Amino acid sequence: MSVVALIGLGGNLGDVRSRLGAAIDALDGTPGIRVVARSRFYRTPPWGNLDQPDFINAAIAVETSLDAHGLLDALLATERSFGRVRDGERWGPRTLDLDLLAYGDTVIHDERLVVPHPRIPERAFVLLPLADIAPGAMLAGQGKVADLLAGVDSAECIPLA
Ligand code: H73
Repeated sequence: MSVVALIGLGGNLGDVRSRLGAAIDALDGTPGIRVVARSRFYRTPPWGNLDQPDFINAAIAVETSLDAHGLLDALLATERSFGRVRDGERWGPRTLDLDLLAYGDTVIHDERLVVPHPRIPERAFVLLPLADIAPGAMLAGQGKVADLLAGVDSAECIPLA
């Protein structure tokens, strides 16, 4: 059985664009994961701690035979292999972040995983790329991606050529 999951990607240290591309290829090469859609790359102003470089953000849809926690493990392994150092600085600069935004229609609330990702509705840097690949997706408890995007200011998020 396979499920379509939505994943957000971001980073703001070093050559983020090529790292995000390589991370997408690595996920596509992971057993049980197939990338079925990818958004454009966006340059986005830092959200949270403003005193750091702009981010690059993107989103992908994958078809997966992994369960949600197995998929999270694959995302964490991919972050690690692309040099993510969790230095504990909340909302500070980062090399690669992978967020499990949605896993089919499943709602999950446990110590390791909250799905749909609870911060989607307030993050233009997530909603704008997500709207490239899944504007009609209904996020449980949040609403439709296109409607959520209409409720945030995404004017400073710029698609890259
Ligand atoms: C977040 C654990 C912690 C997890 C959650 C975290 C990374 C993955 C995004 C940013 C712009 C993990 C950006 C920013 C800031 C600095 C705010 C930005 C940008 C971190 C795991 C647990 C629970 C889930 C789930 C993944 C989950 N966990 N662009 N990024 N500003 N649920 N990024 N659904 N998916 N992990 N992520 N500004 N413009 O969202 O807080 O969370 O070990 O067990 O902080 O990209 S890390």
